[in-house]
Amino acid sequence: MAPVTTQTIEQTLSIVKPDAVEQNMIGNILEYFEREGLNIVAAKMLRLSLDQAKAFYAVHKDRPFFQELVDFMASGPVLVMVLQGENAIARNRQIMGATDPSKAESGTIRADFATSIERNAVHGSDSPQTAKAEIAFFFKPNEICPRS
Ligand code: IDP
Ligand code: MG
Repeated sequence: MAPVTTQTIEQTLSIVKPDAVEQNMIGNILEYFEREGLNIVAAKMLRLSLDQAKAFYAVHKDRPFFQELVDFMASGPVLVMVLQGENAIARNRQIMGATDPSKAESGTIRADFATSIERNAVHGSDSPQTAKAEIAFFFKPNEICPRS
């Protein structure tokens, strides 16, 4: 019998972080998603307040880098997006590369654009549960334009 391959269309949250926005790398970074077949189905630019940054990264509140991370994320504008595609959550993480750019595979966004483990250019949801919660953190359902 032929193997069954399951392909799930997913949505995931992506953020171009303040370091990459400041360096005018938005266009370069979005190209990585689009050339891999992830569709941008929602996008907005905003500047996070300290409280929003804290709430978004609440899962890391007990980590030693939490306050620095919050300050960094609120330090300038970010581009928040919903990406859609087959296995979008895991594929986005592959396209991003490892958190620490010195460990990121070549050709990944973080290998190419990150400057440190903190200033690492992009955020991406890490599971279906976090993707759902993170998308809802930034977008109302009618702000998302899914492709069929
Ligand atoms: P991820 O972004 O690859 O999912 P997480 O472990 O969820 O990585 O960490 C969230 C963010 O916190 C990272 O993207 C990075 O900006 C920052 N961060 C993670 N580890 C460190 C660290 O050891 N020092 C400083 N910042 C860190
Ligand atoms: Mg994470």
